[in-house]
Formats: sequence, structure tokens, C-alpha cells
Amino acid sequence: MYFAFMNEQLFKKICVEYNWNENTCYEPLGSGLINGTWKVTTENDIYVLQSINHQIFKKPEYIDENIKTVTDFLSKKYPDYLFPALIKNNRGESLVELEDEWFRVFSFIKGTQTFTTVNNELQAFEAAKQFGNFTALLNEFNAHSLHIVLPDFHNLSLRYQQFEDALKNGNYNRINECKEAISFLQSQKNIVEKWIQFINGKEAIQRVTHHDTKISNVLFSECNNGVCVIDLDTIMPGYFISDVGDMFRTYVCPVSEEETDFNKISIRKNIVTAIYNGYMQSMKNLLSGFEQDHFYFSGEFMIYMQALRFLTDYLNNDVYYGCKYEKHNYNRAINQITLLQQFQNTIK
Ligand code: GN1
Ligand code: MG
Repeated sequence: MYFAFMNEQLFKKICVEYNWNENTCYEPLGSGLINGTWKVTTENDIYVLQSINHQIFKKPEYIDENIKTVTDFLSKKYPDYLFPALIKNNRGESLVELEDEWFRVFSFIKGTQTFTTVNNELQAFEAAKQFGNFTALLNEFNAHSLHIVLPDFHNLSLRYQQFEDALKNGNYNRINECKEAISFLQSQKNIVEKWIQFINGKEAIQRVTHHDTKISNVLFSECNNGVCVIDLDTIMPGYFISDVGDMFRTYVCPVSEEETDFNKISIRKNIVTAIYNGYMQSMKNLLSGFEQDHFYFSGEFMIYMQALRFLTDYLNNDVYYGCKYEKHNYNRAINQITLLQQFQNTIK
């Protein structure tokens, strides 16, 4: 497992790279499970510093190059489109290796805020509008010119295969303990079949997809308008169901995937509608009828895949997501299974 690491000594080296003086300080930012993120405050400015989990992102330079090509395209074609700029170090590089860790720095857009949970339908609408707009603006950009930073990231067949492998080779005691969850996930394998049919459909188009559309990846203005999307680490060619699906997965429920009181899991229908209205603002004319027919399936697909991934990780002794307590990934899986069941009842 990877631990985002930072201490005074390493931070001093980073300060040298970026010409920040000794009054610069840092504090942890956000709640991502994969990369490390810190807010850096210098005498004049605020920045976001990130370390890249290179056990997962095997080629950090791919992330850097993807962000650059997309930023170049957007800044030429839509100069008013706002984006946190990548900051270069004193050698003009936007990706820095120090003590076997990879770092990059972004400007912090002043006067913006982020949220960790969706509190109302307006936030869901604004976020969905931002993610839809992002893909729509990049409609004429060749998605296949991007590097595949995480091969098979949202490949549901492979996720199912990994789940089956864990049932064969995973922790024996845990497999026995999880029988009910395992058989539920097996009973839902038709979602994999439906996903295969979808991606094989001629009208399912690969576009520039963000692949991490949680609410904390949208910047909001002080008056709660969406400003822009952030965290472009997983931009790759993909299907719209990844982005819309992850919004359903992470916005519609009043509690997060960390909640262990599963009675609190429910579907807020007004948020479901807000996601549709926000995303369709700029995507309605671009999505084929076939794709639009899969709008709500996207939620089933993403919630199911996340349940598979958490349970697989639990059976494999928490090697991917890590855990803060013994049954952490098991609880996350049950949380997502409960959410899936409720979501399916809602869209029936
Ligand atoms: C990871 O690091 P974070 O929280 O942005 C994961 C996502 C999962 C999410 C679940 C590269 O994202 O796919 O949906 O955890 N990212 C990677 O919380 O595996
Ligand atoms: Mg992310």
C-alpha cells in the first residue's frame, strides 16, 4: 500500500524547487484515497501540492502530458475557460521527482470552495453541468491522443474477473465471512453483460472522460456557482457512463461510502433529476439515443463496480485501498451494495 508522505525535510526540498521561502507552510487537503494532496500557503499565494501514487499510476509523466495537451487545446479554443494552472519548478518542469516520490503543483483559484458531500440539488446540478461541459468542450479534441494512464480502469469485465480471482486466491477466512455479499454480487452479473452490450454498441462513443466526478473535484464560487472541474489525473478516452455513473454513485445518497450505519443510505430523487438536467445542458445534443437510453444504467454500472472493487480488496487483504480499521473495505462494500439495491428500486 502507498502512503502519501510529507515531512519538514522533504517539504524544504520542495520549497527550493519552487522558490518558496522559509515562511511557506503546508496542510493536508481533501479526502482522496489514492494520491496525497496538500494546501501550500506562501507569503503571496496559495497552491495545491500533490504527490502521485506511482504504485497505481505507473507512468506519472502520462498524467502530466495529458493535462498539458488538454489545457493547450482548451486555452486556444476557449480562452475564457478557467482552469487551475500547472506551476513549473525552477527548471521549468511541471512534474518533479524527489526521494522517489512524484510531485506537482497547481495554482489555487482564489475565492473558490469545494464540498465533500452534496448538500442540495443546486450543487448536484452545477457539478453535473461542469462535468458535461468539460466533455462537450473537448468534443473536437481527439480523445485517443491521450495516454491511457490507468489501463482497464473502468473495465467492468476485468473488475468482475478480479473479484472471481479473489474468490479463488484471497483470504480464506474473509471469503467465508462474506458469503452473503459475495452471492449478492454474483447474482448481479447481468450488469456485466449489459455493460458489454453497451460498449459494443456502435453508438457508444469514446470521449474525453474525467473518470473521477466526485463533488470535491468541482470548484464552486462563493455564491455557489460551479466554476470548473479539477483533478485531471484520470482523463482518458472513456464512455459517458463513467462520469454520470460516478455522480449518481457519490451524489444521490445523503451519506458517503464511508458510512457504516447502512440505514442512512437512501436515494434523493431530486438529486437524480438535478444530475440529469445539469449534465444534459451541454451533452444532450452530443449523446446518441442509444447512450441516452443508458443514462440511469450508468449509476448501476458504477455502484456495482465500486462494490466489486471494495469487496475484492477486502478479500485480498486491503492491498489497494488500504484500511483504517479491520473491516473497513467490507463495510464500504456493504455500503455500496445497499446503495445499489436502493438505486435499482428507484430507477425501476
Ligand atoms: C479512488 O483517490 P480517489 O478517492 O479520488 C479510486 C476511484 C474510486 C474511489 C472510491 C485511481 O479515488 O476509482 O472510485 O477511490 N481511484 C483510483 O472512493 O483507483
Ligand atoms: Mg482522483
